[in-house]
Amino acid sequence: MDNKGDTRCGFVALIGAPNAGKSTLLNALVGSKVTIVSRKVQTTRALIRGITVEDDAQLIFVDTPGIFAPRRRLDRAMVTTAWGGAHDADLVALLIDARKGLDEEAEAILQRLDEVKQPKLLILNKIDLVAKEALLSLAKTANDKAAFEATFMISALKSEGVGDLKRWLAGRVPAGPWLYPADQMSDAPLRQLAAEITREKLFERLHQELPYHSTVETDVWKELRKGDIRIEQTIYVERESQRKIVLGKGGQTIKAIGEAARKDIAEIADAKVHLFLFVKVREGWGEDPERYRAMGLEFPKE
Ligand SMILES: Nc1nc2c(ncn2[C@@H]2O[C@H](COP(=O)(O)OP(=O)(O)OP(=O)(O)O)[C@@H](O)[C@H]2O)c(=O)[nH]1
Ligand SMILES: [Mg+2]
Repeated sequence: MDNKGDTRCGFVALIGAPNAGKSTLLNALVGSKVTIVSRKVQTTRALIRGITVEDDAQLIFVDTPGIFAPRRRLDRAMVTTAWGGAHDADLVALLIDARKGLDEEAEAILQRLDEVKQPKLLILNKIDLVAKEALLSLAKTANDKAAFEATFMISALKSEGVGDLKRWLAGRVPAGPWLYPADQMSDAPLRQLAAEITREKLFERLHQELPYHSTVETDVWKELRKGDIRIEQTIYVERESQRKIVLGKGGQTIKAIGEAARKDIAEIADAKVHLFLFVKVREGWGEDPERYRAMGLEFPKE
């Protein structure tokens, strides 16, 4: 490891409203898919770390669930987890979707940001969709409402401004030894990322509320001779009617989900993957502590 001498290392939490682009940014920062992304809100459910090295600094980014007004138990667990991620980091980056600007959700987060004592930075994301003048006025308004050390304007999707952000953070995180090997990009086991990838495909292919009523777990991860990997996963839904939709006519939907997931997992695992998906009805899995443990979430008492 080439981290002798004056190294730096720090945790940077990415927080923001659902859909602001936190996970897209994490993947862009790390240069690899370590967390899942979708057009739908509330995709990320737990804290996901992505690790990268810039100059002498190791930057450990923490992707968090979007912060919104929670209703269900799962929502509460996600939002509590997001704020917890912020409180445990060395630096906190607030992402705002520049096209949405300071809507109700962004305002609510800004109001609570005072409680976070760590140095904060503002990231206006999705600048590819917004005129420059609007960006400048948004930056000013947001800076009037909270104390940010710096403001960045980026497009996580197009990787614009991401290099500048990384270089600034490399100079800003505390001095200290690196916590991970230089080439490590994630601290999550592949079997967990594999479950997340399948969940991403559910988010892509299922409509309306259904993705929010489902969760995915990897039950079996077995390396076969020749280096192939056999993976068995369970998709939990809450009702038989939902199971039918996930399966689709003649099993079409589950087949498409499995095919898309298998491709992505094979790329990440760098091996041939045999993926077997099972869909199970587990009424009230959203109230089952075991499912929260599998997701890496604390089970909220109420
Ligand atoms: N045009 C544009 N779209 C973006 C940009 N960054 C992210 N997106 C899109 O915004 C959507 C949400 O992105 P995510 O990265 O999943 O957002 P998130 O903040 O992690 O969302 P949650 O996990 O639900 O909190 C996806 O469709 C992304 O492709 C950007 O810079 N420009
Ligand atoms: Mg996300």
